[in-house]
Amino acid sequence: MTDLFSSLTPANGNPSAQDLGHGIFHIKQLTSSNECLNLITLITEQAPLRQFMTPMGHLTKVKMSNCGKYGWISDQNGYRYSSTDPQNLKDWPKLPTKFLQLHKYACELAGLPRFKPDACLINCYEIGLSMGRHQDKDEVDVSWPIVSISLGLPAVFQIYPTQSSNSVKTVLLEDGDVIILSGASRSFYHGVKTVKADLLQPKLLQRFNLTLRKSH
Ligand code: MD6
Ligand code: FE
Repeated sequence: MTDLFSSLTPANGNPSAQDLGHGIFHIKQLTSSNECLNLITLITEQAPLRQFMTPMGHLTKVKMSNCGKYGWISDQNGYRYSSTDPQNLKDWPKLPTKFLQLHKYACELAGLPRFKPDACLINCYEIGLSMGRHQDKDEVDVSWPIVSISLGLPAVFQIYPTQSSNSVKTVLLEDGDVIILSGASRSFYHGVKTVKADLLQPKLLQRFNLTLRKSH
């Protein structure tokens, strides 16, 4: 590990990026709940996790918040990025240095040019929740990679090269894992299967997902 990352303690002593093709990279255990959950608690004390109203008039099942210059929001008027939290009209909490370091480290391991994300969406899944198949396309320039960090309960992430495609790529995302969608896969549809309880860790009741993006 270089000095730059000396403040990071990968749960896996020697992390490496597995190239899954199409610009998809999986890095196992780059971090851990222990390293990140206290930061998420601080952020969500200022910008509480909430369900967003979708343009279709349904509430999202997954609870969400944001940190960074911009946050992803949804309401009757659509999906977009906002520099303020619509719930309290304040700026979103700062993107913690630790998350920026993890982003930089992940890009380096995947051999991608580094860039500074300006938005971090925080998703919180209770047991039984899933996320439907979607594309991420609300960013001004959708060619910047998305770096996604999973924490807590494991989940099965599914990636589809096209919306109707039945050639699914399935990746198990466990605590501290990172998945990157870059290149062609940046526009692939993807979703999260129903989050299940972990019988070996019955006190673990949630999964968090951080997606670091360059939205502007
Ligand atoms: C999740 N992730 O893992 C949802 N999007 O809970 C995403 O929707 C996602 O992990 C774009 C790139 C990476 C992702
Ligand atoms: Fe997504």
